[in-house]
Amino acid sequence: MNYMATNPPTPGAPPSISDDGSVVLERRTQRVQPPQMHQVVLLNDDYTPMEFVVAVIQEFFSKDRETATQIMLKVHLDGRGVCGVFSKDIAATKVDQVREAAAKAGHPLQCVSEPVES
Ligand code: TYC
Repeated sequence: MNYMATNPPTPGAPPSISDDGSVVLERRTQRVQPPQMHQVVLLNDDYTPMEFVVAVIQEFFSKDRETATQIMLKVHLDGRGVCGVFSKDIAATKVDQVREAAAKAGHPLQCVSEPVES
């Protein structure tokens, strides 16, 4: 059986006969939205070594060294930079991983996640 609406909704339209012969009382388009994505943002500080930031970006965001260096320099110059965009749960995990690595190494590196503007 075909469950997909084949026509755009026509509010108030009379019942119609579907392709398979069944009576369609009301057609509705699917209104499911894609999940809200979240970006993981690194924040600048005056103390975390650049090399450590590059290593973190490589390890937790799967960037090559050159890309990781570019992101680190953007954060250094602009105050913040996006390392990646993920579902909410994955973004939260990335933030935890970065914070834990920074704390373990004794660096004040800050990392946050925020909804992507749509
Ligand atoms: N500003 C730091 C320094 O000069 C480097 C740095 C870059 C720190 C990015 C944090 O997210 C950061 N050592």
